[in-house]
Amino acid sequence: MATATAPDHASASKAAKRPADQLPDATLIGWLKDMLLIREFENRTAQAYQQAKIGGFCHLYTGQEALAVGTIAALNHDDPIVTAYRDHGHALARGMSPEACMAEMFGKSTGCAKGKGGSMHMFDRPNWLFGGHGIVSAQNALGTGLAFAARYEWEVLGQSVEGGEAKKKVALTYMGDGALNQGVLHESMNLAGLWSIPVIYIVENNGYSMGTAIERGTTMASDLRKKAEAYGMRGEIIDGLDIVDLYNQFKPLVDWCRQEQRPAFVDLKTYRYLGHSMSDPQKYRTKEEVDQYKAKDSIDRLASQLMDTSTDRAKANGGRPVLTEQAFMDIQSQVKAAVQRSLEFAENSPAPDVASELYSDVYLNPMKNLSPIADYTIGAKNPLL
Ligand SMILES: Cc1ncc(C[n+]2csc(CCOP(=O)(O)OP(=O)(O)O)c2C)c(N)n1
Ligand SMILES: [Mg+2]
Repeated sequence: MATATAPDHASASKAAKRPADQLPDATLIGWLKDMLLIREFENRTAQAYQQAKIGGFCHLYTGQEALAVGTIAALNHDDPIVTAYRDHGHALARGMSPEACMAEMFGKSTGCAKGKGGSMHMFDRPNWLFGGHGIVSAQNALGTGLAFAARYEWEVLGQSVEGGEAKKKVALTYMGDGALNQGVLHESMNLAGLWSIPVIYIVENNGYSMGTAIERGTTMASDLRKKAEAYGMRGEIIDGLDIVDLYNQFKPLVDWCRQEQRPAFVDLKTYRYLGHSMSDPQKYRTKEEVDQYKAKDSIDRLASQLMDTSTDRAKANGGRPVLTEQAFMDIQSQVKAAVQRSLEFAENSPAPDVASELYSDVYLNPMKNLSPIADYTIGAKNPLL
């Protein structure tokens, strides 16, 4: 995926006031491509689920794409992130291959977690994604711990535990609005405020926790920053549907948290187009409401911004749009092909070898006699016992 590098046209850098203005055209096109990839990936995931090729719970990210892509764009590659179960978008935005992501959902051995995790448990250590987590809000304690560990390396150890230099890092912990009222978030935020832990709590505020509208389940829903204030941390409200605006507000916050090694909290407004999971009759909202959000679609919005010839960016390009119609269609074809390849890869990959995989990767240091049962239910002997 595209990352932020030096500007590629001089006039943009001269006039630059907003962080996104300083990015090269290729980075913005990369965002569009990543968002299209997620959208297509989710559409094909829904089909595969209906064909019973994917089992278990499955929650799609359709509508929320700008949030994962825009926030991850503001990070360094080695800043850790952790999220909830609606996690395919984060995995792809972080750079996981669509093949590893799709194969994971198909329960195949080539998946990112060897097919043992499924849709809710995308994990990618090389890309600093520490999971998809199914227990609402549980990831917030882990995200806080990841940030604590990074600060400890930088401040106390003076080096990374994996070798190499310690850096000032920021960890992101994403959650749905339904996670706001779980005790673990408040314990985590209290500690982060007290110990100055460089973690950003991002509420992916799509307005609903399953069928419960945020106003029905959460106090101060109209200004969640008050929750941050209670824990002595900076709080922001950001529109998550316009990726450029999102980046312009979020990047300075990340830079500040990294520099000051302080925590923050963001109410990031977004919307999911589809049901909570694959089975949701959606009686709690109207079709008109969904259509209102679709009219503000973040992918359409970025595509038309990039095709507009009257923007400063286009003017700096001598009046040429950053993206032509043909280039846009080419990107769409590339994305379709990439997702198709991931489906074929998942389909053709082998299932895990149950006897050898059932106990692997469960404990870091397995201890003899830890398991209460000596035998697997299928009859294979536990090698540890
Ligand atoms: C501790 C806990 N309680 C309940 C559930 C069941 N559950 C799964 S998803 C969900 C709704 C969460 O909504 P939200 O946090 O807004 O995330 P979204 O689905 O909107 O992304 C609930 C209650 C759970 N997984 N964990
Ligand atoms: Mg929600």
